[in-house]
Amino acid sequence: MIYRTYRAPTYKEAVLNAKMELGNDMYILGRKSVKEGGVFGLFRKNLTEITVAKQEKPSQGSSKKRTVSPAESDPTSNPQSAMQKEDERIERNDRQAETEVTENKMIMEELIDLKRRINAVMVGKKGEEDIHLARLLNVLKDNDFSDEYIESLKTKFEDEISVKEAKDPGFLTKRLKTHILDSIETSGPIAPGNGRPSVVVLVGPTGVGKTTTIAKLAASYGVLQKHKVEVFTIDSYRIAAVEQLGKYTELMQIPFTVINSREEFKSAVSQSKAEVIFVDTAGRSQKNSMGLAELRTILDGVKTGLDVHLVLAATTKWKDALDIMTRFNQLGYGKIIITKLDETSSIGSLISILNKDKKLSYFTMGQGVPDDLELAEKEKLLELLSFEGPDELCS
Ligand SMILES: Nc1nc2c(ncn2[C@@H]2O[C@H](COP(=O)(O)OP(=O)(O)OP(=O)(O)O)[C@@H](O)[C@H]2O)c(=O)[nH]1
Ligand SMILES: [Mg+2]
Repeated sequence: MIYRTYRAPTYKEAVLNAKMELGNDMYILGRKSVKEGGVFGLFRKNLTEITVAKQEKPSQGSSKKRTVSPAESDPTSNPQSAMQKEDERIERNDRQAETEVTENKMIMEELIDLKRRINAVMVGKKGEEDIHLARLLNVLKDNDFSDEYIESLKTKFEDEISVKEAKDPGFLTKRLKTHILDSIETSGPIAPGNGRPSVVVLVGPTGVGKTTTIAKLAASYGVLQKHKVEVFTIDSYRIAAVEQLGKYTELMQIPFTVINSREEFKSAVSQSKAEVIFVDTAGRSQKNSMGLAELRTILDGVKTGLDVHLVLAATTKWKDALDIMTRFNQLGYGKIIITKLDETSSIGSLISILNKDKKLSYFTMGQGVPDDLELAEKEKLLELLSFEGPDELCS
């Protein structure tokens, strides 16, 4: 392709100049007005400049068809009028090209404007979404949920919740509640054995309320529900602990047995005619693996019907609770009793580590025997959470 520019006082003259040099088969790519000559900007002439292109001659033997202009096809015709027609055609094309360029420019400008407006709207929504989610995460922090729990919930919500939903704080709170309920399982009440006793064993760290809860359960099943109940203790080293439970069972007129070994446990269970045997154990630090292994040896004396509950105080920090849950696993507990719910206002710590594998069985919320004992219900945990953030984030 050959490209040239031509300048002349008028457009027609510039085209004529181009044609004289390149012939008729050339294309006008553009035209513009320019100023030329003069001194210090004075007396400058207005000229029209055109840019033209011409296809270089195809090589010999090319099969490509060549467009033949009327002037070329009829050499006898008047060359002057042929040139005039060609001029008009070029001018027409030129005008059409100019209109197309203007239209394209307008469309482009409209698109850019639209994009800018969409971006502005999106940025606005994202901002709002972030604010509501950030508030919800703050609420979790205030309720003592673990950092890991908060982070995973943030990722989940960002993945699953639409921008529209995220703008609705009520929806977010509801979704959080559903998420919590879905991550917890409850076991329902202890089922008394039929023919063979259910052996309910409470294990857990020191001072969490195992003995008190045994007394509450024994009173509930033995006195209130009139089931045939017995109480054992594998806490024989501490006289005070034996006396504590001895007094409760005496008052309730429930048989009470102190267990010192695996064999004693095995034979006491096999001889029992009770529907439920409640077994108290000495509190053990989760760090005391010897103590845990020793208790396990005793419990292993009874192969079937064991229903082991881990007792956790609601006041336990989530890292400790996680450690306790992991270490006590060797005792084969399948259920969890949460005690001292009356002593905390930040249950998030425990909720952070609960899962469906270990079912919640009972809650206790005071020292009263047997009144301060409740069958575990997930909704109760939600009631204990505060969904009110600093900016009224509630459903
Ligand atoms: N506020 C409150 N106190 C409780 C609750 N349950 C038990 N307690 C109290 O917690 C303290 C320890 O209770 P225990 O039943 O002796 O605890 P434990 O787990 O048997 O303790 P060890 O045998 O030493 O491991 C006692 O003062 C109980 O009255 C509860 O739900 N709320
Ligand atoms: Mg005790």
